[in-house]
This record gives sequence, structure tokens and C-alpha cells, in this order.
Amino acid sequence: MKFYDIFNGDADGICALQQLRLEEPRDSVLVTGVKRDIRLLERVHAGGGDELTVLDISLRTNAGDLSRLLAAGVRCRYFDHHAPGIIPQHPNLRTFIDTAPDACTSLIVDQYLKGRHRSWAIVAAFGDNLAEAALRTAATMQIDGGDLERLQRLGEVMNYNAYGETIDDLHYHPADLFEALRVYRDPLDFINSEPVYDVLRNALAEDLDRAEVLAPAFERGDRALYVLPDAAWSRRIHGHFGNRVALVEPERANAVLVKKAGGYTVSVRAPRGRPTGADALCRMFESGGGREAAAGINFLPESDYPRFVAEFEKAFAA
Ligand SMILES: [Mn+2]
Repeated sequence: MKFYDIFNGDADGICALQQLRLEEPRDSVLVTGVKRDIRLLERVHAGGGDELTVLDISLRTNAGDLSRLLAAGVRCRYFDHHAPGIIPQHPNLRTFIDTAPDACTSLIVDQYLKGRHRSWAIVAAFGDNLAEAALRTAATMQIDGGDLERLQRLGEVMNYNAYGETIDDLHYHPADLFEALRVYRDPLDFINSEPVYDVLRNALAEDLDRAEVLAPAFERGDRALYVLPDAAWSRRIHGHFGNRVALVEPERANAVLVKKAGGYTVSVRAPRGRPTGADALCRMFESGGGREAAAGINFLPESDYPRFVAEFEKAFAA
């Protein structure tokens, strides 16, 4: 019998696993990738009696492979906050799915573990840009303002590390980042003692400097759209940059496009005051999807750019 831990490579996926493995330590096969790489179950070839823990990847996207694995006899716990589609009914499948706009997988795991490793869930909520949920959760603990800020920065830094087209764009493979992290029970110890943290923090600051000098490609009332050049730093920073723009202009929807051969990668954020519509907009395009408040399109062909701009305008018209 083997254990498989299958997790999104972002802060939410890693912190969800961190909480579970602090509570239930075990050696497992780690299956993860860049943030956008969510078809993770297709890489898993497990069989009878194997145990899968799946974290922070859409069940809808992985439904076919989940059925295959259940038919092969695996047992599976599935934690997530993306729209799942139809959840299969199977005696070996337990799902913990909450699609509320202020839910994230690490907060779902925090509930499952009754708050036993809550600081990691707070890190993740900050990483998923759910500052209100993070603060609400932090209010249940004794955390001073300076430490809270440090947890926020860690969430942002971990999330930043997952952004890229391929692993080559990343500073650390998410499985390696998890390995660096897992020896720390307290995220503040990771921040204070782990050199990996400083490397990532400095790299983020450098990439952000490059993005912040760019003007929006268009800007109108409560909507703004940015296009970043075809470069590794753009692919790393576009998520964090979009969060920054959302923080500075909370009533504004934003789209951040990164140029690539023949088209763009797109991330969309709905205004914070009306956190819906991003998923519906992105799903109008072939490779689009995500959550109500934040969604993306893996590949927007050049020829679809005008249609995207028009639909973006419509989706967030006041
Ligand atoms: Mn998440």
C-alpha cells in the first residue's frame, strides 16, 4: 500500500498538506507542479488499497482520472474549493469541498483538523488573496501585528513561487518547497530560520519592480487590463502583481495578460466589493476556468484578444 499526496503547488496546496502531515506524518509520493498544472490525477497510477490525499485542484478537471483510480480500488480524501461539477458517489471517496468565495483548501483542512495547525491555514488564506478570511481566522489566536504581517508575506511569497508556465520558470519545485517547510511546525520559525524564505522574498521584490513600471494596456472606470511581456519574470509575477493591483484598487476588476507565442495567458480578478463573474467570463474561452472571484485562461489565442476585451468590459459593467 502506498500513500500519494497530490496538491496544487501554490501556498494553499502546500499549506493544506503541511497541516495534514504535521498531524498525520507519513512518507508519500508527492505529486505537484506549477499553479496552473491542475491535471495532477492523470499522473497517478495507483491501485487497490493505495491512499490518495488530493488538495486544491478542481475535481471537475480531474473527474475522469478520479473515476479511473476509484475503479482501480484506491481510497481518496479530496479537499478543495473550486467548482467541482458532479461529485461521484463512491464508498472509497470522501470529499470536503466548499466553494464559498472566502473559502480556501487550507481553511477547509483547518476545520477538518479542528484548528490544530491553524497558522499554516492563515498563511494559505493570505496566499490565496483572502485577507479578510485570514484576519478572521487569526483573530481566534494570539498573534501580534508584526507576526501577522510576516505570515501574510510568507503566504504571498509561497504563492509567487508557484507561478510559471513550467517548473523551469520557478525558483523552487513546489515539492522541494514542501520538503523545506515540513520540518517547521510553526511558520514563523520557517520565516526566521530558513534561507529559502529570503531567496524567495528577494526574488519577488525584484520581479515586482519590473512589473510596476508598466502602464495598463487599457483602463476605464472600474476595469483595468495589463499586458506583461513574454519572459520568465512575467510568468512568475503576474499573479502577485494582479493581487497588488486589486489591493490598491479594490473596486476595480483587473485582468493581467502575459504574452506568449501566438497569444496570452490570462488571470482575471473580480472587484473585491462584487467578488463574482471571473469564472463565468473565463469559461467563455476554451481553456478558461477558476473561481467566482479569481479565474484564468491558460491560452487565449491572439485572434481572441478583441473578444476577450469586449467580454471583460461586459462582465464587470457596473
Ligand atoms: Mn486554493
